[in-house]
Amino acid sequence: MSQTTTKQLSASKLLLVVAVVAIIAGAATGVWKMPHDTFSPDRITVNKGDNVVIYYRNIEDTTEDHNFHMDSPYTFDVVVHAGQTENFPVVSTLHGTSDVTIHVNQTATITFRANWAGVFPYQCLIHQPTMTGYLVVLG
Ligand SMILES: [Cu+2]
Repeated sequence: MSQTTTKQLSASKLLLVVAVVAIIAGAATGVWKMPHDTFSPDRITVNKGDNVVIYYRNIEDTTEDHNFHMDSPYTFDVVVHAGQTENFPVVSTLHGTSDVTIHVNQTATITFRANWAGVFPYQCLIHQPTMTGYLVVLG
């Protein structure tokens, strides 16, 4: 049986939201809100072999783009939607990429399988060093 837990935190500046869903038994779904030019959450923990889905939303109050990048060996498939949910029209689709950049009010649905155990950074290459997070894959 799977169990879903939802967490929601708020902050005074709500500029970027990353929701992470790990599709596993006992999966957790979270929506975290956070300060400018940082990832929230900045740590994602999954098990090796999990199918990971990351909803990466740009809710900037400016016209600022944000990027999601992972170093080798990880790559991902991504579908970019023209709004803050997956219900908006598809803007672009990429397969086996290591980078995606989204404009304000777009959502990227990022999917990959956690094939390698270890700790792997994910970054917005536009906003270094503050926009760095870590994928923890338990082997
Ligand atoms: Cu950024």
